[in-house]
Amino acid sequence: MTGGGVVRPYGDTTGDGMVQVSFTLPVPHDKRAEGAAVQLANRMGIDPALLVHAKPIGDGFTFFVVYGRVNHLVDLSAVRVVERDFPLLSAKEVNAVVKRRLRRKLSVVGACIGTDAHTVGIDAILNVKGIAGEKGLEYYRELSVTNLGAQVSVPELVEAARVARADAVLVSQVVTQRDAHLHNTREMSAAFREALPAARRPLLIVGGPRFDESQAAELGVDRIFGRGTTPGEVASYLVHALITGGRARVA
Ligand code: B12
Repeated sequence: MTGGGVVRPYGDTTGDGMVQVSFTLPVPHDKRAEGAAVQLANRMGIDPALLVHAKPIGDGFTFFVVYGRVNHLVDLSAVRVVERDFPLLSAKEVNAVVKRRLRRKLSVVGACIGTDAHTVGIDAILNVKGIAGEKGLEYYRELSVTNLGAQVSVPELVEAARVARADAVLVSQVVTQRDAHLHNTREMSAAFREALPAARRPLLIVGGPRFDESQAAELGVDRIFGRGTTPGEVASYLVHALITGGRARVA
């Protein structure tokens, strides 16, 4: 890192600008395909570009890894990220706040919507077994968790949230092909807006490894959680957003 918080990638020596990228081209593997990969890398600003790996993958496709130098700089002072703006609570603290302030269980409904069958992420957040040494939300005595599992349609989710009187709806989207995660999230948030008046609408949370956490408002949800989220962060956020935060939604 240089003064002023400006950095360049590191490969062999500090600030040498070396990066590695991988991609697939829809061409059979031959010399011309390798030249095409180098040309693409050059156009991406990688110069010189060294082809370090090329492998045919199926009929008419080749996978490449290219290593080379970029001249771009990153100004760390201009980086914008969504910082955690709520305190991290232990399970005991979460239970205590819910019990004292809500005086009933906080109801959470979770699902993978659309055609998405990747349940490992939502299970990590909801199931007792949890992730990264933390127990999931089912472990919290004062939370009532309904996990609907995979491939749940938006109308099914809205109905289940209504039946469970959900305070929060937690949706997982892992597949991003053709922006499915964005379309499904917009469809889900629109359906809740249509089905329920603002005062009765649950907190809407989506999560998955390829979301941009700054897109919450644009997608019509209250919060987005990305890679490496732990159940404790989610439970703490629920307490903050629904009970203790500036804009408490539950009396
Ligand atoms: C396991 C797996 C599967 C399993 C899923 C089993 C299951 N029950 O979940 C099976 C084999 C079924 C599968 C199928 C497919 N898969 Co798959 N799969 C994976 C794999 C290897 C791991 C995903 C995983 O479990 N991660 C571990 C969990 C813990 O991490 P996570 O999901 O990111 O969750 C964390 C956070 O994101 C966050 N989080 C996630 N959701 C939520 C929700 C909320 C509310 C909150 C708060 C937080 C949160 O918290 C979690 C814990 O930290 C990934 C590749 C990879 N290495 O990631 C591919 C991957 C996701 N699969 C992929 C694909 C393409 C498919 C298929 C389409 C393949 C095919 N052609 O059939 C099918 C689709 C099936 C379907 N209908 O959805 C692609 C997706 C590419 C893309 N751009 O969309 C990936 C990235 C592989 C790849 N590199 O191509 N897959």
